[in-house]
Amino acid sequence: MSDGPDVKRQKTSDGSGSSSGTEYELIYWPGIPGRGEHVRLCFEEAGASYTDSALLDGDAGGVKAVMVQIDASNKGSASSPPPLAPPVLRHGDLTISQLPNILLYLGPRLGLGPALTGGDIPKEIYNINQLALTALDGLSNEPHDCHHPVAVGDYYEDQKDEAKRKSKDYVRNRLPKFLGYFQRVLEGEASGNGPWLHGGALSWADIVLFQGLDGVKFAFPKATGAAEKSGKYDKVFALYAAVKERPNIKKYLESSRRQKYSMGIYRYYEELDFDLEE
Ligand SMILES: N[C@@H](CCC(=O)N[C@@H](CS)C(=O)NCC(=O)O)C(=O)O
Repeated sequence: MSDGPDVKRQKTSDGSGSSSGTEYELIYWPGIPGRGEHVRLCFEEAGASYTDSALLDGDAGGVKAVMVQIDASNKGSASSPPPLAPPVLRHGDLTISQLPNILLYLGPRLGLGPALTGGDIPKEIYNINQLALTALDGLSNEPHDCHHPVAVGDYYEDQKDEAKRKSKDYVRNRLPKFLGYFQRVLEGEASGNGPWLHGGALSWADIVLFQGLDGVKFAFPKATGAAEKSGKYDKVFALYAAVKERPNIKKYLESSRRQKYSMGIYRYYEELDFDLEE
């Protein structure tokens, strides 16, 4: 798959980006990988030049950069409505939010999906988007709800009983369903000859599946360990390993720019770390 026209292959090693007007700008909370991480991994894989507000000081960085975007007084611009929540991507005069929407915009432009060559949008874009959305449902949104099943604004400690019930169901029913689904996708003809999800080429859906599974491995080590050992999802874990070994991604994962899991989407609570079976 070829690079889109606005990919710049000189990556800034400190994450500060270059001064070009078409530089990608990610605005996301500092201190957690969160939903911003999928976007970072796409940039890193492509070697694109980008800024990451989580790593910037002053008004352009930290919590402040996010607050400006989501402030109740922000009504957007002449061309872009305001975002409700991060991640937010700025690119030229475009400002967009909603992670899957950001990935859909970036994928073809970063060479992580079929290139947009004018005319119709290539059909594979919708196939790849389907896979990315499914991975986000099962390996990002549902894991988040495991520790916050009742009220997003309440403390985990105030919904612990429900969190246990939710996590047990997630680990025993939902996680195997999603892993099984991706195994089927990888066994299917449309995936190509491996190890990628669609069309025999790395796409943003593979990166989303990697990051989702990485987070779930952190939050539920018992169940994911047993799932890997079972051999039932060997192609899913092979894809995970293949993304992790991509040279740019490997370098990024080893760098200090890769933030640690803590109190974001993926949290480790011993009492929620159920095994696949009793
Ligand atoms: N569906 C949105 C969810 C965005 C979201 O929940 N963002 C979190 C951070 S990962 C947030 O700050 N939410 C604040 C809120 O929902 O009030 C997406 O995929 O981007």
